[in-house]
This record gives sequence, C-alpha cells and structure tokens, in this order.
Amino acid sequence: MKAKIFHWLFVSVGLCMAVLPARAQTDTLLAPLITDVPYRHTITLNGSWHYIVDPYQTGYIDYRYRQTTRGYFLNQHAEHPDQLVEYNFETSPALQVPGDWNTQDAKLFYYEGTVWYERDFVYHPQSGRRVFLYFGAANYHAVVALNGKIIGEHVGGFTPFNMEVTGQLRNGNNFIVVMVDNTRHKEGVPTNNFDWWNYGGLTRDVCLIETPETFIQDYFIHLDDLRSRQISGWVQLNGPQAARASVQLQIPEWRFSRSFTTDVQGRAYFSFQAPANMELWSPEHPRLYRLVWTAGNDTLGDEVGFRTIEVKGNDILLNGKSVFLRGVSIHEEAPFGGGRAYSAAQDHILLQWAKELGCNYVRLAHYPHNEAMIREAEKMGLLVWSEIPVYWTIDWTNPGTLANAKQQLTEEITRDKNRANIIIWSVGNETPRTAERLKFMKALVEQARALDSTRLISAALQISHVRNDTSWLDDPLGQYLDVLGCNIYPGWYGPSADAGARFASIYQKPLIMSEFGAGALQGYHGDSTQRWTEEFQYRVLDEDIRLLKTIPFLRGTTPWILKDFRSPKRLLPFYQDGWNRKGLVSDRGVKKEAFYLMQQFYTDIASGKISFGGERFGP
Ligand code: GCB
Repeated sequence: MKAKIFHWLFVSVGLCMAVLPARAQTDTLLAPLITDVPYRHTITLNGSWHYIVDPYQTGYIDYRYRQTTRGYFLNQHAEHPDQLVEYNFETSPALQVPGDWNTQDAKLFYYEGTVWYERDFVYHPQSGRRVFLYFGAANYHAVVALNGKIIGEHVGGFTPFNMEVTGQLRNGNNFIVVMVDNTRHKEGVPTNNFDWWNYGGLTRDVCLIETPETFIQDYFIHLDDLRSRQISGWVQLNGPQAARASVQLQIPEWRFSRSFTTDVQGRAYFSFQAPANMELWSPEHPRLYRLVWTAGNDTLGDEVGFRTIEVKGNDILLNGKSVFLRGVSIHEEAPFGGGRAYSAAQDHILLQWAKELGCNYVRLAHYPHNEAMIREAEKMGLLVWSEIPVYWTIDWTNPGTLANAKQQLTEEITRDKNRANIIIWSVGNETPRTAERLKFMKALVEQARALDSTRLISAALQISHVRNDTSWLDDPLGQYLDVLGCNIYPGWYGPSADAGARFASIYQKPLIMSEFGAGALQGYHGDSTQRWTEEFQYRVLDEDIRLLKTIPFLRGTTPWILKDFRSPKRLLPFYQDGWNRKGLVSDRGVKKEAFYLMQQFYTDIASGKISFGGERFGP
C-alpha cells in the first residue's frame, strides 16, 4: 500500500509540476468539449460534496512553494494511530453541488480563495463504453483529480469542461477531489474589478457522460437562407471509427433522413433543403424540431429551431423582418435572494419576469449563463445576447489573458451554437478606448466570426463625449461590430438627460442601448429628486425613454437590470447593503414602479405606437 502511494506521489508530483504552473491561464489536459449534454446518457454527480476551506492552499503547496506531497487530492485517511494526516474529507461538512459556497455557509459569504470538494461514488465500467467527467462550470480555477490522480485543470468561471476518465474508473468505489479557487487576479477574465458577486465553487451540474467508443461529440446546424431554405452545418465524431464513417440525421416531423460520410478528421459537412412547410423559430412562435443523429451505435437527440439573423443598414432582420429587441439585462442570480442561479426552475422565474415586462429578448450579462437558461429562453421565445466576462479594464497586453478570453469565447460558442434564440455574441463590456484593447478585442471578434459566421457580433460600448447636448458614440471598436451596444447612465452617474438631449453615432449600424437605469430601494418612497426612492428611479428611466425615442437607429434596449443583484461594490448601509439596486424587481422578487414604466414602453413599441426612424415594429 505504502509503495503504491509513493509510486503515485512520484508520478503525480511529476505530472502536477508539468501541468500546474503558479497560475494557469488556459485549459490543461482536457478532452474536446462534448456538447448537447442534456440529451446524453449521463450519471449525475450533483448532490452532497464534502468540503475543506483552505485559504493558504495547504493541500496544494508546501513550505517551499512546491507541489505538496501531502496533497488533498490523495484524500488520505490515517491508517495507523501514529500516521500524520492533517485533513479528513469524510468528517468535513458538505456543500450542495451545483451551488456557490458563499450562500451555503455563512463563514464563506465573503470568502475568496481555495475550497476543496470531495465526493465518493460507485461506478461499474463496461467494456466498449467511454466515460467523461463533465463540469458545467467551476468558478474560477479548478484542478480535478480522480482516485488520487490529477486529470485536468480549467480556468474560467462560466463555461463547461470535460475530461476523459475511461480506464481510470475502478469497478466499485471511486472518488473525485476538486480544488476550486476563486481568487481574483489582474490577468484574469474577468479581472480584479467587477460589479457582481464573485460566487465561488462548483456552481453548475457535474456528471459522468457515457458514450460508445465512437460517438457523436458535437454538431452545428443552421438555416443559411430563407428563400432557398438551405440548411447546413457539420457533425463531429470522436473515437477509433470516426473517420470515413456514416452519420445519419433524422428530423422526424419532416420525415427527413439523410446520411453523410465523415472525413479523416471524423467530421462530415452537410447541406440540404428544408421542406416548404418548415416553420421558422421566432419569439412569437418559438418552434423547435426534434432531431436525431445516429452514428454506429451512438444516437443523440436535440430540439432545434431554424431562423435567420442579419443586419441591413440600421435594421436587425430576424427571418428577413426588421425587429426591435425589447429586452432587459439579467445577471445569473437566483430570483429570490442572492446566490448563483443554476436550475431551469430558477431561470424560468427570471425569464417569466422578462416576459411580463414585454420582452422578446434578454441580455445575459456579463458572462455565459448556464445552459438551462439558454434552453429555457429558447422555449419561451426570448432572443439572447450572450457575453464573455471581458469586462472593464482587463490586462490587455498579457498574452495569457487573451488566450483565456479566447478559450472562454470558444467554450461558450461550442456549447450554445445550436440555440436558435442566441442572435448576438458580445465580446465585452465597457472596455477602455486604447490601442491595446482594440487589438485584443479585434482578435476576439475574429475568433467569434471564425467559429460562428451565422450570428451577429456586438460589445457594450460607451459614449466618448457630450457636445451641444448630443452624446457621441464613436468608439473605434464599433467598426468591427455588426450591432453597436452602448451603456449610458444620465441622471445617475452624470447629469440628467434634459429635454433637448440627443444621441449620435458615427456608424451606420443598428444600436442596442445595452444599459441605462438608476437605483432604488423597493418600497422606499419620496420625491423624484431623492436618490434611492422608487420615484427617483422612475423619473430617470422616464427621461431615458424620452431620449431613446429620439434615436432613429435604435433597434433594442436592455435596461440595467431585471433584478437587484449582490455586489461587494455596493456598500451604502440601508439603501444598498451589498446590493446593486438598479433592478426593476427587488432582490425579493417585488416589482418596483419603474418596471411598469418600462412595460408601457414595450407595449407601445409592440403595438406600433412608437416608431424608430420611421420604422414601426407592430404585429
Ligand atoms: C455598468 C456595468 C454594470 C454595472 C452598472 C452599474 O455600466 O456595465 O456591470 O453593474 O454599470 O450599476 O453601475
């Protein structure tokens, strides 16, 4: 037994040294991302995990800053009374996964650092089956070990990752240990400074995915053209039989069945014409079709919608028709109280509020939300702006930061590219106008386009100056974007937008006002000039709406924000108490007066009462 442990230490220390630099910037040892996980054969590892809070990373590094030989990955137990083992998962408390640690243990509310998670499970490997360990997300840096051996590492708090564990699972008892560290870093994405709670932990589902030896790893399907009803895409197999293999696609409602042959890389590209009776996906009619892929002895289902999205002049065309995006910004926080949201039930409540507001669109800020959120929105007919956490002032000249931002963007697009409701990939929020940032952001735009040429690219920008009552949007980043996003806060961070206020852009592109609003403590009333009252928030929003109505190229609005959210930057006692109060709904789910004002604005747009640049968006 001892010899075994020493052998393990030797091997794993060597491995750890190789894969664990002081601060990894990108994924290590991971398998290509498996998509469409809700439709796969999975074994959940959600539930109760033991945890150890380790602020000094004692389970990881020794007193010389080397990888410790007593690492908690070993999950050791003292076998003799004289043996020194200074931790014990078995007798440590438990956290629920998925979930952040901050809201599960009062001692961890403000904690930023390392927490170790451990879970035992029973598994019986079968020959001919491959197994992958999948994490929906871990914030921020995760190192994963199976049965005492490190098997992978991931950096980035909001995107999935998986490792192959075929052949590494024992028949019977197994254990996983994950070190999760949510320390903020200057070079991180996001960086040190951001306006939301840095919820740490295994915040999304954890599961084992079982597949045949050769399996359908990923696919991409999209409607290219309305008139020709051309659908195209690709399917990717993984495994020993992946090359020159036959893959079948069926869409039962169309009685469609077609086989494709993969190339040497295991990928098949396809293209076909949809039947004339194809119904398009739209917010009014969120039609989804069941599809089934078959390759060898693997089958994979999904439900997909078909629609087109493009920009023409100042217009955003959904299925060829100009659309106004009546939206709201949303953080991934539980609808009642705080804590990371992670379930379809929580997501549904948030999205239902957006529907009540009159939305056909949501801005999921400021990072990729959980997969259930996107799928729920797709079923409910809500278009989506999806964003990566390139936020404010990150480390623009650091190549590791760019590599990580690209990685998060890739993981986001890989996971969600088949969701019809996502129409915009946003590459960042309120980034500064510098040459270094432009280079960085241009690289992200190019990456997004290379991965997915079927959607629009945007970013939330800021105005550069106000001249003669006119706010100017002329950020050079705008030249690379399809749609301009812009955040403005007149009447909150700056002077009110007075009656003559105007908004101008140097670009001939559609604009989404991606943020505007004011803070109010729900139930706190007074004069409309008194900050934190619902009346103050209402007045500012009223003035914002007046300004918005004057912008002929405006094609969408997402006020900040649907629900009050926790932020350690919002410390004013009584009014804030750790909450950003710009929600249209309070942290307890109570609607504020401003909610109804915004609702009226959207009713007026949807009924065609309000037009933009002569364009009406009525039924
Ligand atoms: C912004 C940011 C958003 C903040 C918001 C605020 O411009 O994009 O993340 O939370 O302002 O409340 O200040």
